[in-house]
Amino acid sequence: MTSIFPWIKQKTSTILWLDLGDLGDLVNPGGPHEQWQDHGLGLLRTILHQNGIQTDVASTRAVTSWEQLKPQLAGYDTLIMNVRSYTYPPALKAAKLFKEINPRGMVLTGGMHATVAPDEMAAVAEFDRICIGPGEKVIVDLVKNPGDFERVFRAEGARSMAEWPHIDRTLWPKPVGWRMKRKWGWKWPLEPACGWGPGPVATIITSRVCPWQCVFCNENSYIPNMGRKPVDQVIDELNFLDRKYGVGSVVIHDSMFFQNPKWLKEWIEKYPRQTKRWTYWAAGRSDTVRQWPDLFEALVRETNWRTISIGFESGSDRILKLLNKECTEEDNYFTIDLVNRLAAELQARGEQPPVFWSNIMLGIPGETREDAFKTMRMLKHMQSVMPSISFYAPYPGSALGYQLIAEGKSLMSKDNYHRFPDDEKVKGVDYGFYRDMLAGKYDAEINRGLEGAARGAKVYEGALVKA
Ligand code: B12
Ligand code: SF4
Repeated sequence: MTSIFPWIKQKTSTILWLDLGDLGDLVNPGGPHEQWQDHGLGLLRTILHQNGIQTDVASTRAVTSWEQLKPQLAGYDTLIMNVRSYTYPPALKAAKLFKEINPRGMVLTGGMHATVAPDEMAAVAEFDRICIGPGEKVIVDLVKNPGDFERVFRAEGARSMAEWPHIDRTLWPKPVGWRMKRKWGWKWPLEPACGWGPGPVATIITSRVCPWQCVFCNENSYIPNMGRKPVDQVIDELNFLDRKYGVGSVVIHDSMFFQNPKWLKEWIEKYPRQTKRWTYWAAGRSDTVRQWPDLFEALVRETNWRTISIGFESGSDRILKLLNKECTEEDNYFTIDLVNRLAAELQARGEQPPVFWSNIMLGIPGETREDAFKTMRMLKHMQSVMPSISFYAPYPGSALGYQLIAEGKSLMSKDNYHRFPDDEKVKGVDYGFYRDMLAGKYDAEINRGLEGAARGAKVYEGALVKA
């Protein structure tokens, strides 16, 4: 019999994995990006199930209030969560609620926030185990025998992603309600389209490590080196998903797809021949595009790389240096010109042109108005672009984040790590100026020095993203 409360599901285990995100994101989401599924949850639950440990799943995104979540937490011995800095507030709240309902229950945590801010989590009694680092090698033992582990412990990951099993995507949480599924075109367990390519979308990860050291990110200080997933495995997984569910397009969620030329050459060789050559979204950097333009062009032309995410971040050398981005204004313009040219050529041949997903940061401490205008000019130079603009956010884990937190300048706290687009994140930054600029108040200054079509381009209105 179906429950009159659809959010209350049948229990199949005493272990619950709680997927984290804003309340309601799988019920009535503000946009498509809130609906992406969590590969950490998918991978670790797959490993648990393959080792005979059944778990149930609930999601803070699949309810619209904490009251609704409460009955879903009842009666479990163990709660597991993948905690990122931007999901720390719901993780904290869920841990407290779980303990209230199940005082003898265990809360097991890991994930990026546990890795970069373990002390903050250790100060909260409700977190019983806090894993620093990758969990694939420890998750089974941890869930079986949590008592064998220190409260805060370090784990080592696989040497290569080749060791990771394919995720069983049916272990991901489901979107709630037919209206929501129809509106977004969900074909669970694949994901809905978000404007980057047709649905159903298959998200995959081929590499975990980015070797650069941008001060607002520097993932390689906390994500250990790990071999890339072999091309053959990536292709097998995509073909399997296509046979089973029908793939419309692909999103390669790697922080840095455009690295490791040997791997990329094999991708160019095999992806077009051994798959349906779906269009895909993937990320690169402008300095390496300039270093390997032929490789980049071949990827666009032959493998159908159609949404090209570049972390441009800024159009000003001064700021790029401050961010230790190791890319210059010249690198950025080289990449923009190359994509503009490729797009025009492909369009003229009647083929789908590539488009930029352009990551831009504003409100970087030390940024002047002229720096920001240069960034806006750079954005306007892109002929086909989906701008992804955010106010710089000082996340723990990054060098600049730690520095600003230590100096007491961060406005992000455990209650509001997860910020909304126009939230203020750093003391002393003139957010009013940025809001005015995005509303067009400084267009005359920005347009100065721009020619032709670029002058009129209005690419940044409403482009602020959650960060
Ligand atoms: C894909 C991705 C996204 C996607 C999809 C997110 C999603 N739903 O999963 C999108 C594009 C939407 C996204 C958005 C954002 N992201 Co993001 N994203 C990533 C990325 C590149 C990969 C994540 C991933 O799937 N990794 C692979 C899985 C397997 O790893 P994992 O989840 O960490 O799990 C492993 C371990 O952490 C551990 N583990 C996890 N859980 C548990 C539990 C237990 C019990 C144990 C023992 C272990 C364990 O074991 C797992 C296997 O090794 C990472 C960087 C990276 N390379 O990981 C950034 C990253 C997670 N994102 C980050 C940020 C900041 C954001 C944004 C705020 C960026 C922005 N400015 O907009 C937004 C926020 C979105 C939102 N509001 O919801 C930061 C988080 C920093 C932090 N301190 O937490 C990262 C680390 C990137 C960075 N360096 O800035 N992101
Ligand atoms: S911002 Fe991009 S290039 Fe820089 S360290 Fe992070 S993932 Fe690498």
